[in-house]
Amino acid sequence: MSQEYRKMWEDLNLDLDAHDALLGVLGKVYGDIYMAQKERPGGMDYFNFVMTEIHGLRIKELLEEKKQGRKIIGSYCVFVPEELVLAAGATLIGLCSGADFATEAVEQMLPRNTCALIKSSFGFKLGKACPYLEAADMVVGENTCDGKKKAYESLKTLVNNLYVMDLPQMKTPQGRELLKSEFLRFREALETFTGKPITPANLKQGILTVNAKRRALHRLSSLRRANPAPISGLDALLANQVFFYDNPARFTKSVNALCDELEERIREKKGVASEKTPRILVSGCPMAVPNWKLPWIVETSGAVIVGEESCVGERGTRELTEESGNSLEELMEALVDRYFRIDCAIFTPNQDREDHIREMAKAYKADGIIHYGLQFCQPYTVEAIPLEKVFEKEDLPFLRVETDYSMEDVGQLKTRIEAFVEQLR
Ligand code: BJ8
Repeated sequence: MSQEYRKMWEDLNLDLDAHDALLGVLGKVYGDIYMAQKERPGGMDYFNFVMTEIHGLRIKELLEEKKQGRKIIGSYCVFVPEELVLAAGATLIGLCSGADFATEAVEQMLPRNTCALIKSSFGFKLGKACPYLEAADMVVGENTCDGKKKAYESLKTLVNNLYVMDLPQMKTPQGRELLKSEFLRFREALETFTGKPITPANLKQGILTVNAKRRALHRLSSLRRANPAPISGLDALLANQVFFYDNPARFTKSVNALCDELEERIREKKGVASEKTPRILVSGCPMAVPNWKLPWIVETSGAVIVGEESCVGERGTRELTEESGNSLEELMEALVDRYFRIDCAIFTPNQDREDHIREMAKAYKADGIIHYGLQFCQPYTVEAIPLEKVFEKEDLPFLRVETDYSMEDVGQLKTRIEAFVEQLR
């Protein structure tokens, strides 16, 4: 890494030794998991580049934006509307939370039996290892699961400007009203914070920009319906992960370029695995960078992943925001409609999610579903049990996995997944 970056990280008050260690591990894991794959599309070179520059070039760009007066907003959830952030002349960055870090310090603030995702968000702050978090001018939390809701009370003591958004738990008219009032409150907070009024024109532009990113990912998803699969689940997951922190226009262009190449592959019947390879739909908790454990195990166990029913995947991006409105009110209503359709397991009841898993399994011709639950995540692990029963009745093989970010259970998981894949052949 160049001296310029070291100076940048120092200025962001990172713990340079801890950060060096983190980048070392990240580079090794990425090399072992990603670069070892065969038949990768050339378009993944861009994403390799993004990963090598994950704490370098992109941070430099964000700091340049800050110099120009643009605010950086960090978020932990797909309920935070990027459209509003862009309309207010700011940039939204997903704060990844995909690796264990500073665990001892974290467990002084949170119970041990907290999900790995929440612990990770604290670990990166306490260990001073995330330049995105340190570059953020405002961090937005949300009242989703109980773990996050209560953890934000403690996170408030660690970050300078934490804004917490309340969220509904039921898809009722009252639930929609709550979401709408929270989006209006967030709009006002952004306007005050950035000093830039949100107008119909800039909100419409924000909607068009974010929809374009989502459309590019829709295109990528639809190409994964092909058999043989033109791209691995690991690579598709990486594109979904990069969605959260890349420059929106560049991301859209890069995913579309990758899709052009995949179309060509499909014409040539070229794939990353043979046509007989069992096809898996992964469903459940989000997988943030650098959480590649489960897809890596699945794809080194003789299967290929063809879809992710996850917030880092189709749950997060499948819905577009209606673009036709012209007044601020119409565009705000469109935003509320769009976000109210997200079928996160914090909602009760949550029939939409079951329907969506079924729809995806059919569309991507999945032979089986692996439900990925993070240990101690109540919403997803509880929801997984009835889902398993429903899909077993429908003769769709379903494997329920509960894990965390450690590598201790890799052997055990691999044995279970290999047996599951064998059953699908
Ligand atoms: S919209 S899935 S990104 S809340 S894994 S922290 S649920 S205990 S991440 Fe999520 Fe928004 Fe929902 Fe999506 Fe809690 Fe479970 Fe941990 Fe979780």
